[in-house]
Amino acid sequence: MRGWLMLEKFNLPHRSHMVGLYSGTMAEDMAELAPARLVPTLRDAYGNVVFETLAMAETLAEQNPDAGLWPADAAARVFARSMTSEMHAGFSALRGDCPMQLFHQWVGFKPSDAVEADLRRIEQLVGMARTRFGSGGPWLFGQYSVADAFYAPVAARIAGFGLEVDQTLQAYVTTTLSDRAFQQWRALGISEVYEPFPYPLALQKAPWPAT
Ligand SMILES: N[C@@H](CCC(=O)N[C@@H](CS)C(=O)NCC(=O)O)C(=O)O
Repeated sequence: MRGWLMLEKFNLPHRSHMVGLYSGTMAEDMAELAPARLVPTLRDAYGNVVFETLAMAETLAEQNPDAGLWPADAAARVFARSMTSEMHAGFSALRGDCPMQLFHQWVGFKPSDAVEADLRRIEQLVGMARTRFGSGGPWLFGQYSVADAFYAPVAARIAGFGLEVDQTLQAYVTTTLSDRAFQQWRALGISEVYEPFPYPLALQKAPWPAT
C-alpha cells in the first residue's frame, strides 16, 4: 500500500504487477528484480530497482521534484522525514501484533502494553504534525505527503483492530480511510481470495469501519 500510494497520490505514471505474497511464488516472481525480495519493489524509469520504501520515497522525490512528495516548507519537511523514518524503522509491537488486513474489524482485540506504547507515540507524532503544520488540509502536513503514504498502513491497523486512540489520531484515521486512493487499494485487495486467510485470529469479525 505504501509503495502504490506514493505513485498514485502524486499522479506518477506506473504499472503494478502482482506477486504471490501468500501463495508461495514470491521468490520466483521477484527473481529478475534481485536483490529485491520483498514488496513493494519499484523499477524506476531508468531501470533501477528500488527495494525499500524509504528509498522509493527519496528516489521518486528526486526524480519528480515538482510532484510535491515532501512538504514544501523546510521545517515541515524535517518533521515529515523524521516521522516517516520512525515509522519505517519502528512501531514493531503494533506491526507484529496487528498485521495489516483490510477485510474487517477484529472485535475484542486486547493490545499489549508494547502496542499501547506504540499508539501513544503515534498519537504524539500525528498530533504535533497536525498542530504545527497541518492547518492547510486534513493530512499530516496539510496537503498529502509521503508521510501520509507511510502512515496509511498504521491507520489501517488502528481501524482493522479497533484500537482506541485519541481524537486527533482517530480523525486522521478517518481521513485516511475516506481517501479515494486508499479505498481503491482496499477494493483491489479484498477482491483477491486468500486461502487460508494469512493472519487468522480467534476473534469475532465486524464490518470494516464506515466512513
Ligand atoms: N523495510 C521494507 C519492508 C518490506 C516488507 O516487509 N514487505 C512485506 C510485505 S509489507 C513482505 O514483502 N513480506 C513478504 C515476506 O516477508 O516474505 C520496506 O519498507 O520496503
